Amino acid sequence: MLKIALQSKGRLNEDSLDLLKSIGIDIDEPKRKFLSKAKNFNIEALYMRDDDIPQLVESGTAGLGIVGLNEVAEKGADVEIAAKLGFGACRISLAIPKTEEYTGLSYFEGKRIATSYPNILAKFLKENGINAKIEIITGSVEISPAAGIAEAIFDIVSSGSTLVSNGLVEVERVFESEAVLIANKNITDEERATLNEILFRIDSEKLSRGKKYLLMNLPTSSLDEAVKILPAMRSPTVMPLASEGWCSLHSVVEEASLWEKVRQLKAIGAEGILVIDLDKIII
Ligand code: PRT
Ligand code: ZN
Repeated sequence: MLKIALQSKGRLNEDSLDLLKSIGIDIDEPKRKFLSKAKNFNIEALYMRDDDIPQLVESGTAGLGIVGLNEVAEKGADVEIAAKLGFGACRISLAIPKTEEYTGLSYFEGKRIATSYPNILAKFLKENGINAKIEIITGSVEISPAAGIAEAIFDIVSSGSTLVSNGLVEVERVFESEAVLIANKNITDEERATLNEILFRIDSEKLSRGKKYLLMNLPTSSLDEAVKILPAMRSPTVMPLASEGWCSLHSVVEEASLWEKVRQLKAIGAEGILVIDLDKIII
């Protein structure tokens, strides 16, 4: 049975399971099990540390995996990046003590840089012709400058608050990452069909993210204006109402612009506006 390697605990575990659940693949949480079969889909979860997932997928022990793109790049794993998943967003950046004056990349010439991502860093330094010493640290990289281990760090940044609380400032964003679905390059045709089904469902789930379904009654005379306010997927759905001169309008809107659209629609006479959660958009 096709296995999907998931992080057993840590930042990506919950979002990975939630994503699978939202596309109809219900898998038990890891707890003490390292293998768990989906209840309603022909797939089995293999719970591992995230560091091990790229190689497990490259070797085919697991046909699929969900892991940060940063881990795939660091391990240099030869796998297919089947989908970007839109969670676990972060970057790997160079940071220096805020008391230092940053003079551009040449600042790092001859300096020591502490990191858990030596391969991505070495590639970046080489591409930019910088000679620096890489100090490999596996945890709490951010304390390295204060501890006298290095003059700079190359580490994951998300909100930036860890840097601030350690008196550091981000000076170069080197690698942008998010969680990705990876696949072994030699999966069987049957496994490929399962992967395609998963990708199809993920696309539908992604399309519906941050969107709401809007329903309202509208004077037919305002229809042209409403269509301009609501540039829906193709065109909004319009249905006549029993009362003369009125119609029912249905459309999908971005949640971010919902209240602005509602204000504009009310201004052209919309009434009885319903805002409904949208689960999936299948096109
Ligand atoms: O136990 P296991 O080996 O499986 O987990 P782990 O401890 O190695 O990794 P984990 O769970 O911390 O992170 C898993 C993945 O989440 C990473 O490989 C990234 O792809 C992604 N991710 C997203 C992050 C962050 N955001 C993040 N903020 N990984 C780590 N951090 C850490 C970072 O190391 C730094 O210490 O958070 C701190 C910075 O955060 P801010 O918000 O203060 O900038
Ligand atoms: Zn890890």
